[in-house]
Amino acid sequence: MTRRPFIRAVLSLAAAAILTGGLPAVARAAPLPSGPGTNYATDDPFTAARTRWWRDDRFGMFIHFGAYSQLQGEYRRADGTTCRNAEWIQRQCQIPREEYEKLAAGFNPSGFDANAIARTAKAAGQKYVVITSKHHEGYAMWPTKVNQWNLRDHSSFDKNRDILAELKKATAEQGVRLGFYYSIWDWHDPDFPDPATFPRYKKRMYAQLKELVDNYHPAVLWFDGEWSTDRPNNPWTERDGEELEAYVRSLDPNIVLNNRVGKRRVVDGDTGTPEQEIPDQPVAGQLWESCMTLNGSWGYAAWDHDWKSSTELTRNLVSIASRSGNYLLNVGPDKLGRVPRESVDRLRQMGDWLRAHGQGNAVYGAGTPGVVAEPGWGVVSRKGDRLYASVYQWPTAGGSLELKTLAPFSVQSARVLGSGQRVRVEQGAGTLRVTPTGKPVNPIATVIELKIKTPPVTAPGNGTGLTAQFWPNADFSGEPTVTRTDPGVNYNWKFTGSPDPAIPAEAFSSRWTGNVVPRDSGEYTFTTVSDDTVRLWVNGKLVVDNTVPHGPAVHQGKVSLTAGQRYAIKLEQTERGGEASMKLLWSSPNTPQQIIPAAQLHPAS
Ligand code: FHN
Repeated sequence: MTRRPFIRAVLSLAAAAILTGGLPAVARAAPLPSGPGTNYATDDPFTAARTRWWRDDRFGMFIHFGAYSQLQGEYRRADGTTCRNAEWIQRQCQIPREEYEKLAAGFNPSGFDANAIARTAKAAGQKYVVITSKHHEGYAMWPTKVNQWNLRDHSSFDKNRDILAELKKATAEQGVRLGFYYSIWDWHDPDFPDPATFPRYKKRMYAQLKELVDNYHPAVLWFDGEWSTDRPNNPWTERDGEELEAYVRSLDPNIVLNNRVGKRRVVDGDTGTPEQEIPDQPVAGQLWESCMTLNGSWGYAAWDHDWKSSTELTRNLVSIASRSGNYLLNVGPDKLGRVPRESVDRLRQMGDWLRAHGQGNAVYGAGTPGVVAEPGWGVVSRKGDRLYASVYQWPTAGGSLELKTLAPFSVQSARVLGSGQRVRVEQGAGTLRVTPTGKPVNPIATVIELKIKTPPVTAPGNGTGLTAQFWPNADFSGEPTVTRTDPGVNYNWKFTGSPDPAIPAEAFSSRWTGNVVPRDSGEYTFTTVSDDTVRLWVNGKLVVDNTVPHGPAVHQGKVSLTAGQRYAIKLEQTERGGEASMKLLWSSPNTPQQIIPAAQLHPAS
């Protein structure tokens, strides 16, 4: 380990010591990586064992709970006027700091029942829970030693209770994982807004994150509040994100991180975070999770009765799963810590649908079908050799459901989950017609399971990777300083890293050459995640071409390939300054999105 990471690790320990009145427990943190040769991409989130549970579980509970909950969405001013908001109420209603602190001092969520919340998540079929440990208000929901602005030291709550510890125990008993939301943007810490004092805030933030990881072992850290804004100014930068991601990974390399650890980009963290929306197709380059509210508010708002129906919510979940995404659905407990009945009821109805007739197979462990296009009458997800057609609009008697096929396969059997009715299947050129002969099983979505057979894999792959060459300049001039075999192209060098210790972090160029051998035949989508420039040739065809220096960006191109055949591949990237990254992924009708594995790559002869 070079000296720099060691020094930094000692400094972070010392910083934590100063802020916590004593050296914290021996840091489990490995040294923070940095400098030439550092690759911040620790694995491929699409296939890593680390993210397997997250990719399979598909459905989580979000909980927004903080001092703001005390107001239940409405602030009555001294002049008698009222102002409405939920978790942003302090800022949007311009509540003076001293008054807000006085309100928080009365916060007493005595009705917070971790077991009830865990049971609600279980009944909903939610496999993980992410609760706000600290929202923008800066108020910590655990007995942090970093400051007094927290539920233990600044409330009317029982001083012997720790709701995060209670929730950790209760979720574990239900077999549900627990994660924490943590807002970078902090309205309360006086050192936050000024870039000159911001480092002091960061040290406190790091110390709090170490408390959360050491004391509660979260499966997820869901960062937020990373965007540039005012009231107060938010100095957070991409470099801060680089450091924070490395720090969290040093505390616990298994934690799943969202992209708001940085600046909400495809190169930040493990998962993209579309909010209050559902992408209309699978997202390229990064895992993704849609977070949404059950009504219109994240925090509790007594006046917000705009509850979504369980039909809409369940269809959201199934549609998201059919595009290989996760659904993080929010509850906002009231000032006593109770989850609204309207939330509990809808979540249970979702769980009832998931548990009925094995319909949950259309969600858990399922993803994009690959071999058929998304229809207009519902969605299709795939789990192994099963397609799950979740039908929202059931055909009229005798009517059929049409599917456009994208690759060859045969249907071995078809059945309606929860019904013994016959299902006719007719395959045509590029089409599949499915004709049920009975009524739908339920009004939310009736699922037709198709057992399919795809052409056998004829080329399991015995490759070792691609020939990689790197130059300490941005124009491939002269002989490469480094030539080696790379098992794949999965690099996130960010600001301080580079392909090799011999290659400087600024101004370098990279080239990978060799052959790619597809496991099965079909139209492959090649996806690059690059910074600053990228060109990709497959079988002599320029598939991706963007030599205009850019920040982290996704580019795609399609090529039809035949299983077992060798296709020449060449990939070029240059770094002109700032951040750098280069990932090469692919997907096909029978290959979900992944970093192209070494087994399918052969070095240039
Ligand atoms: O400002 C927050 C908001 O209060 C809420 O926490 C959502 C949930 O993802 N995130 C931010 C808005 O993007």
